[in-house]
Amino acid sequence: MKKIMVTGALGQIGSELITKLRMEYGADNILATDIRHPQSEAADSGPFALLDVTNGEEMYARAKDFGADTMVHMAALLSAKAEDNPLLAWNLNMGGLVNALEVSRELGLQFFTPSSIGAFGPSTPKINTPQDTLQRPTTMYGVNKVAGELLCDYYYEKFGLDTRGVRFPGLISNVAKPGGGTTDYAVDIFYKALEEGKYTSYIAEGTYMDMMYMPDAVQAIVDLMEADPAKLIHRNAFNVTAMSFEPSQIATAIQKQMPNFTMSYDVDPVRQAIAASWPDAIDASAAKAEWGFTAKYDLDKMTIDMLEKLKVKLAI
Ligand code: AKB
Repeated sequence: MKKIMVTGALGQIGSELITKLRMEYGADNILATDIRHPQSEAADSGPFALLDVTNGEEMYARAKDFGADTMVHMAALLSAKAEDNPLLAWNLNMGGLVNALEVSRELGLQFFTPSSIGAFGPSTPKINTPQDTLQRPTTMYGVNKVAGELLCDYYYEKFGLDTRGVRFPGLISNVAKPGGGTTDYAVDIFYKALEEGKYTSYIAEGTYMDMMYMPDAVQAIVDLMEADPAKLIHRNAFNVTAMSFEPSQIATAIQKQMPNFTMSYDVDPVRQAIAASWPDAIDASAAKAEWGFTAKYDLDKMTIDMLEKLKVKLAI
């Protein structure tokens, strides 16, 4: 039976991952940790501990006391926030990752951390972006992600640590809102559609990015962690994606369910520049071949589910 410690457990991914892991492995076997402790299902449905991931000693003590055999390291600053405060991003994203890798090495834990489409840059092939390709990101977040991918490979090669990871696209969820990402518009749009019937996009029309619905993302984490190591050629930073769209396409998908919904544009130059530097559509064939990655939700199916769930959550 696995004993999994999750950092950043109350963030956008963590909030749904904790629920999924507690269903799969038992509530008492999943330790949720975060730097804050608001009331939430993830915090209240099983063991929880406060943890600042930049404090390696505290992280070690939490993992050892819990008897963890697996570390899922999610705590990180997202792309737009990282551009606002690059040094904070470096310290948190790299400092937290090094601590999590060191604790895992010392205690012999299996290890997962996500990379991102942010690990690519303007010189990366934009369409059908290969698994192995040019990575020269122009954002601090991207620099952190490329360094993180390489560091995870290094810990596997050098110390034999069982590191695994995916490059997530923008993730869309009805549980916790993302904070400070470039792809957040694809979540905000659903809230505004239901609350106000309209949305102003900060991403320009025609800007394509890969996306995935959160149930597919958390399933991908479980599937990769459970995958036969003998079949993994890449281990870390697998491209995964479920759909690629630009703002007017998600607006059209919402209009199919809410014909009066309207969208306008007020482009934010910072987040637009980040989005424009990322691929339009990545190739996930290595993840499919090496550990059977699949995604159940396309844009229309996700839109129907998001609107249904958010109507209940927002009592609309
Ligand atoms: C962001 O927009 O920063 C994240 C990501 C794609 O990594 N959602």
